[in-house]
Amino acid sequence: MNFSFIHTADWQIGKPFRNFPERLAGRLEEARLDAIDRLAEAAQARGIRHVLVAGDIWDSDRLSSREERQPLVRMGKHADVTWVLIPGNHDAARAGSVWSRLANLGAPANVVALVEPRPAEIAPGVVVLPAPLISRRPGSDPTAWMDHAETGAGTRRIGLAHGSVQGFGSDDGSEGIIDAARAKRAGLEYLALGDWHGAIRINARTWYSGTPEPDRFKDNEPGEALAVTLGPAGADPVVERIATGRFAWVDDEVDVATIQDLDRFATTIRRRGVVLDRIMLKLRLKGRLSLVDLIAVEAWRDRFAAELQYLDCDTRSLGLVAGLDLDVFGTSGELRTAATTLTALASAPDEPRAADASEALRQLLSILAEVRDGPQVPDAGAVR
Ligand SMILES: [Mn+2]
Repeated sequence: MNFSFIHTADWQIGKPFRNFPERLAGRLEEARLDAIDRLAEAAQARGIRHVLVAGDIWDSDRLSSREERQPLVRMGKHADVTWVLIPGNHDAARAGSVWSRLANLGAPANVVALVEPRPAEIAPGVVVLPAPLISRRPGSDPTAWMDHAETGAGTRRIGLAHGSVQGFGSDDGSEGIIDAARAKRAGLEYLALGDWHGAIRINARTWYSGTPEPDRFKDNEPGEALAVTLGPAGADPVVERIATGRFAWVDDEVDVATIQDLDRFATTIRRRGVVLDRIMLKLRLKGRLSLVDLIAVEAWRDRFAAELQYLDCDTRSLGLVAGLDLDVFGTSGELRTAATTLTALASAPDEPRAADASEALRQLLSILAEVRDGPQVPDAGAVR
């Protein structure tokens, strides 16, 4: 008989998002909690009764009681689903950790915390072999014990672990310790991994699910969960990728020659099929522009920022094309002299101060534009 479950990890409830405005940080935190509802919905839609969470349920061991309880309350809401949890490096099961207080925190009956490395039957004939972390940096492969774990004949064995696989990156840059061949070695039909925040297949029976709700600008396909079906004995599992993320975090760089390049870029963002106010965009602009276009960049940025959930637009690598018409700064006087000097610096090849000069010029221009109540440079108004 087939057995299906949802594989997820890296919720990191309570992650503070300190680098963002407070209101946005609140939304991002809320989205991570709501991901629990979306995981339950994904399970219910497929008739699945079990969700395996491969570690890092909580972000740290210094959370408020509310933050500790919130995911428990959410999981409890979905009583038809059994949630099977292990501690990861962020929420390692150290003395006094959240794991030792689950009963006091009111953990619901449908939450199963596996804090000891021993087989746990989660359904008739289906056993989870957990590799709970008891410290932030385990010194040895926490899945090693699975090779010798005794389970009854014909039992389906599913590994649940957290950490980096040998030869594959981790979220903190440390050396991988989990044997990539563990599933084969230990007779696991599937090894559900957490720690890498994106969904990735290591081999037919070993996957990272990634985080269900993206939490950083990293292009590693976050925002998913996996629906895994174990089929006939000897067959590889069938893994379905399910989109669960609310916010899409996009990190991009654009070479800008004219302002139209930015409009084209905005069009590609609009065509991603994600509502604009669910997009978090980190953008770097590069290139040399005319004076008119350089001013227009600022207006473009402000308009686009209002449509997106978040825009971090780095313009430090934007410069001016050589041979500008500097009459916007007047035909003589101190402003004109400063602009002339800055322009020369900004457009000189191999000038180490070129970027600073461009930025200074850009700021000078935007101040000028503000003083004049909007850019009065010829054609600037026509640039949309
Ligand atoms: Mn981790």
